[in-house]
Amino acid sequence: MSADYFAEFAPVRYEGADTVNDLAYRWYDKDRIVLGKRMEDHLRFAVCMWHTFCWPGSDVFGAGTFSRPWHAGANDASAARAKREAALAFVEKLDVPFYCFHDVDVMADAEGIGAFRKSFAEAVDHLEALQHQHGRKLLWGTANLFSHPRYMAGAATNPDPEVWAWAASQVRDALEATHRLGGANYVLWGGREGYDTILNTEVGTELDNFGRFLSLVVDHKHRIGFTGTILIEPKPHEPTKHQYDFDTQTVYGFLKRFGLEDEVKVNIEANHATLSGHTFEHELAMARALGIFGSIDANRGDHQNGWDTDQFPNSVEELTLAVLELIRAGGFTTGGFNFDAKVRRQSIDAVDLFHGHIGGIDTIAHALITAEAIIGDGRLDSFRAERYADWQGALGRSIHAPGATLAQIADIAIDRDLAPVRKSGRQEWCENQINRF
Ligand code: XLS
Ligand code: CA
Ligand code: CA
Repeated sequence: MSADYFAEFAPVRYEGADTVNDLAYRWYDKDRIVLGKRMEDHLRFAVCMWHTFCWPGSDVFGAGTFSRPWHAGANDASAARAKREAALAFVEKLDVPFYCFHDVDVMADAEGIGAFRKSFAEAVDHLEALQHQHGRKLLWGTANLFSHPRYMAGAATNPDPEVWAWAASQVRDALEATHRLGGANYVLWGGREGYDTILNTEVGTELDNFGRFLSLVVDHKHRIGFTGTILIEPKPHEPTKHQYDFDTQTVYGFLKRFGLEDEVKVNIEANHATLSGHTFEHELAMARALGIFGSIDANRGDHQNGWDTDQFPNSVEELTLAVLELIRAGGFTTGGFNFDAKVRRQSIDAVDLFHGHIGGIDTIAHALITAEAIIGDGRLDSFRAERYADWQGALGRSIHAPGATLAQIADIAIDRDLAPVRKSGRQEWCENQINRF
């Protein structure tokens, strides 16, 4: 098995907007200072293992199309090793700082809990060496609690507590591995935490068990001294019809119920936001408003179909709105932009992986530069601030004064015979401010 799948590719470098080199960055200039910070530190890009190195290019109608060398036979120890080596080499060639994985992405297949743990432990030892060799870091780790048939009815929401306990074993190991590898975050995407029919489902029991799981994960994080962030990744449906972590506001309610709102943040995926009927920037703005913004899975859906296509982002305009929200949220602390995106099934060559990532990285870098210009211009932000300025005035302050009652405020309206003057929301003007840049 070839040890260096990407041997023919030179490291990808910034060459500026006028370059004709397809394998160079036009916008991502990692050392460029934008809004007082290096671009690399703003954007904290990560490559994901699952789409880029594990998925063979299969779909529901057909087999894999990619012919990566590590997919030639069984996913045994040597195939898994080759896959890990290719992944870290690729991340270094792209010259982005981070990668992300599920336990099963990085290890050889293993049935039985003992064999599973041993196989994962071997992978983690190797990853530690590879991170050092390639100078790359882990943005987040996670456990895959949805692919194995045991999880067909969920993991922490499974009717069978034995499945819950199996999931506990996987999450303990994946969390401890993330800690050991210096990971900045640990993600929980509720893969099959939801249901298909209410006829066979006790949602109350499932939510209690789900809350218990999350509470014990947070407890374990503190027991082992992991200082990274625990992230929940909302998604409204797929694979189950009703996923419990529907969107950011739903997740916040769940966290509040279990007293975890200061412990857990959200990992917002663009395509999951649109599947829930929101925009990407809505989910980011909501996470900021609720104080639970954590990290981002960058991708896009398809405007004409309703499933999770996980394409690379390619609209500077859409990403500008997202990056504006990111900046308003104060930027990333432990989070980053993870490319939870895959090349299309007909894009079978190694070079296609470069095209996908370079395009996504440049789109987001360009959006950051655009957002900087919009913020520098200041007119959009001033307009928004002005719209809410009266909340700093006397009436706004009395509404929020401790002890104020509904009746008192109602009496103010009556006594002063208030007749609010309508002011334009200027939506088209706002949209023009984005398009100007
Ligand atoms: C699937 C999710 C998944 C999470 C990690 O839709 O995006 O890939 O990011 O489990
Ligand atoms: Ca994701
Ligand atoms: Ca997705």
